[in-house]
Amino acid sequence: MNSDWFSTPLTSADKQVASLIEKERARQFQTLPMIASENYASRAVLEAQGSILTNKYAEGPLGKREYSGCGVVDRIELLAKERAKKLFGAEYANVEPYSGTQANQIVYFAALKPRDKILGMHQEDYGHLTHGNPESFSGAFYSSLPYRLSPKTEQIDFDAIARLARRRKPRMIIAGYSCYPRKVDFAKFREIADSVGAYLLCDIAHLCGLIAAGQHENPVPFADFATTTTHKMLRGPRGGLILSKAKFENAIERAVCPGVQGGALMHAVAAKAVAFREAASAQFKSHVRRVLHNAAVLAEELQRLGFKLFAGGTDTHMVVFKLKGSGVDFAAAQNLLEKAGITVNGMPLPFEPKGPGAVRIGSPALTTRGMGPREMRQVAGMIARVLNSAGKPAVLRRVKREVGELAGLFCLQ
Ligand code: DSN
Repeated sequence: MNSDWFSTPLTSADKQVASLIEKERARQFQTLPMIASENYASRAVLEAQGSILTNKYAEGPLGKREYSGCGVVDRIELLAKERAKKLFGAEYANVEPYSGTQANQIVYFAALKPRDKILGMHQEDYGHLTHGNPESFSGAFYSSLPYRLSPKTEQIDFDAIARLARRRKPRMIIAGYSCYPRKVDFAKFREIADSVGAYLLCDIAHLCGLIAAGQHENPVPFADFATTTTHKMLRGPRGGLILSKAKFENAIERAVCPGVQGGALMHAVAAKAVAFREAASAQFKSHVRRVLHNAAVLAEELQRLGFKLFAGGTDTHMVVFKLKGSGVDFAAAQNLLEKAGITVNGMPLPFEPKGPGAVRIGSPALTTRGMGPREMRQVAGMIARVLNSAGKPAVLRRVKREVGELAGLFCLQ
């Protein structure tokens, strides 16, 4: 075997890919990422994910692999599982899902039969694709019974969910959202699930960092299943995690493989182990408190600048502000902000599909960069100037310059 091939660094072996990675690194640090689901993974997480563990096949559950030579990777997976269980107080953890979508798919495959009824948030109210959206496997293979937010408060309407559950008797109720800035009363979901004999799946992809840091009620001890991604506020590798009661261990392991996936991505599993260790630290807890404070400051400042907040405000890392009166719709807002160096999600509002919509932002990535309340006020001001600029190139250029200056002060390097 040619040892040059094995040991040549990427910058020499493939200049095109190396240079694109370098461009993306520059973009990530020269702009302000405010997509609520994005964050920065540490060097330790990146090293584990970029390690030689990618070479190893480890198909089948831990301890019962189909492949030999799994001694070391088994120890890594055990570490990741034990750390996840401890972090979230879970009886059982499966660290193999390739993504949050696959974590949900695995839970459905383990607990449901095709056409079983699942009750999840309506897609127009920002229900996740995997919670019964007709265009995803979850709506195609299971009978989706969507529930809606209260049109008045834009918050979860527990009475309506309880009524729907009593009438339609779902097999599983799903709580957890991609664009809901308020706390979620998971205990109330448990009561509703118990009242109709349904499983409760809590999808904590957005809230997992708050939960790990003790800043949000932890549903893991009383949910049948909880699923999450590991790359959002947890700052791990892109991937998924399932937490459940011990009694579901066998069903979940069969659903992982051969059910839904093949060999575990052991490099990602190792990186998850590193991220779980980081998330158990006192530093992470104080980081999450800063994330929450920064989101509250963003919300307050955007309101002061004239924007109305979806769901009446935020209790989390996420702020969703409405564009009514700003002269731009959600697609134009996302586009203009990107031109100015601020990445966000623009989206239509529930109950107003033809209205200008809203923008979802989050504080996690900027907080990781070290920014605090002062910078949040500055960023809210820049967002308002862009959205009120009617797309004037001079305003966009000026804000972009300010974004670059601010980004340069907080570049983690
Ligand atoms: N894509 C995730 C988010 O942005 O919230 C949800 O899957």
